[in-house]
Amino acid sequence: MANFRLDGKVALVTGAAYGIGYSMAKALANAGAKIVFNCRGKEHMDAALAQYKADKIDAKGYFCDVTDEDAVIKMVEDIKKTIGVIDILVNNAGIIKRIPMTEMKKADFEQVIDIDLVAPYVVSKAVIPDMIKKGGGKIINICSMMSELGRETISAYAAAKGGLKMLTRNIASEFGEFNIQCNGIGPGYIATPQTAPLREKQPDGSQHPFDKFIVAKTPAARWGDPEDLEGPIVFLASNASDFVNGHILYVDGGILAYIGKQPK
Ligand code: NAP
Ligand code: GCO
Repeated sequence: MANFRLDGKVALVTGAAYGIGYSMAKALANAGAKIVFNCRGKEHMDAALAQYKADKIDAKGYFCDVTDEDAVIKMVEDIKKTIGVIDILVNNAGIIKRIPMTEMKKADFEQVIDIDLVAPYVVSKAVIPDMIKKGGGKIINICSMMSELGRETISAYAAAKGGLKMLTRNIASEFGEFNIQCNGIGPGYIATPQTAPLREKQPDGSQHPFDKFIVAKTPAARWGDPEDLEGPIVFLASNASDFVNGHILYVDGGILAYIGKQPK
């Protein structure tokens, strides 16, 4: 029988101070994993530690910018010394910048690529050697439905998430023989701080046009909640998915399968 428990496992969830990362970390903790997370800001860290405590989760937080390779290596080494080798890595930390491509500064484009694509490579490179020594591990990269589709103003983000899909497949290919499974989760439109600007009420109190658009494009006729990702992350972090490798699991309410409701 497939085993969905994570007792005795150490899970690093990057950027798990709030949003999707927090929900996935909570799910992994409830399945038995010891949680470690990182973020950049003290305010976010303090709030996150208070929330983990309120949720009765003994999580350890690190101040670490995932784009700083030296800081990432130091964090991974400290986790190994104080808690244990990382068994499960969730590359979740990410940003988006919504700027028309011809108006986007090169530095803005590069920052999105650095956090959303280069950083998952940096963190994965830091954890894989000890996963190999330990006999295996799980890496889950948080991709996006924009790993498959584009839209106006998010050229850097779509390029990064498309690249992350292929990085996922390449890690799966290069390290599968060491019993490391690398898969992706591709959330659809999820209600978090990252998408708050797309859902905020209009000045006249009416629904944001993009909010209406997404609900019409989604068979489930709703935005996703971070909690919708809890089952998928436990599955991909557990032995239940030991023969799943290089797969992107889309958790999108069906949006990628659907042409969209005809406007009335
Ligand atoms: P969010 O609410 O903006 O949270 C992002 C998290 O990442 C925060 O904890 C943030 O903390 C951290 N972070 C950002 N840059 C970082 C850096 N350089 N180093 C360390 N931590 C960093 O985003 P979300 O909606 O939860 O999204 C989480 C992941 O899911 C992202 O990869 C996103 O692209 C992806 N995703 C989101 C959606 C959606 O609809 N929301 C859909 C598909 C995919 P600090 O700012 O304090 O560092
Ligand atoms: C946007 C949204 C999306 C979501 C998500 C969809 O501006 O279109 O932010 O990119 O964040 O990635 O899967």
